[in-house]
Amino acid sequence: MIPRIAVLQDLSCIGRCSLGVAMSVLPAMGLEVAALPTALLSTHTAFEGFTFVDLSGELERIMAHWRALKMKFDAIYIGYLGSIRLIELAERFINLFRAEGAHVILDPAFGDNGALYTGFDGTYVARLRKLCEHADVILPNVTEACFLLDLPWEDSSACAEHVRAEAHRLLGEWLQNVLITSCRFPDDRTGLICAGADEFVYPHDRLALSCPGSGDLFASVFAGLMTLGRSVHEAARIAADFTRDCIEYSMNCGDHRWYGVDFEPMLGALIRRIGEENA
Ligand code: PXL
Repeated sequence: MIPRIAVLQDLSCIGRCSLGVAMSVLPAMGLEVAALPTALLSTHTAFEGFTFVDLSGELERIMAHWRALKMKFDAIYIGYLGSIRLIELAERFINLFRAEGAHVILDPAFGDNGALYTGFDGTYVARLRKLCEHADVILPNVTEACFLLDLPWEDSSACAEHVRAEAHRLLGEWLQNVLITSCRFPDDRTGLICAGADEFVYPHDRLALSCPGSGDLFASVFAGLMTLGRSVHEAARIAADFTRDCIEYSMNCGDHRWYGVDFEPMLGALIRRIGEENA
């Protein structure tokens, strides 16, 4: 049986993020995707003049239909939502559609580099913190982890260490792991810190390019691997290596400030790696 994963996040037509990335990566990894767009944007929000339509009304109708069909999902991956109402609906979605034993993977997706994305405020963060309690693993970058934990952000390894020491405060009955991305390490390295049931760090060299959407690429690959039964540690390692390789590839491909990571030519390598490790 092909595992079925529900993905709730925005569809941004330009900028290689969110649902656009998930719908390319997850089927390539052998998963069936039930895509639920939470909002429709002309581009992601770092572009000037983007359009935004909140689809929460339609989401309610879709959920009512799926409920009538008695749908359950083998995994649920939630990314960028965009409004408090959408956070509430995502919470309801988990309660209605989580199959027994299904992973719920949440990427809070509300900020980076010490700041919130356009359109978000403290109320949004506080509500999202409550949604985190319903996931079994969350994937904040270090900025989002600071906001969730009420810690000051700084682009330093000391800040990442502070977040690591405090991250257990987010854990609970459901939430087993806080996997923090974009952490600084000493000697100009960057990478992952996982706090919770699976404690580990995974540093790698720091690349000169920082692309929007790289967190979404990491999250999609990670969610796919978790759904396929990999451990948090294995899934994190493979997703981090793949994202790093795609960013390195993108460095030779022109202006990437807002257009996301050039991951498409790298999908074959990802599938081969997953296949080799299964062999
Ligand atoms: O990559 C995160 C993301 C997702 N969706 C939208 C965004 C962003 C980051 O800016 O604007 C709409």
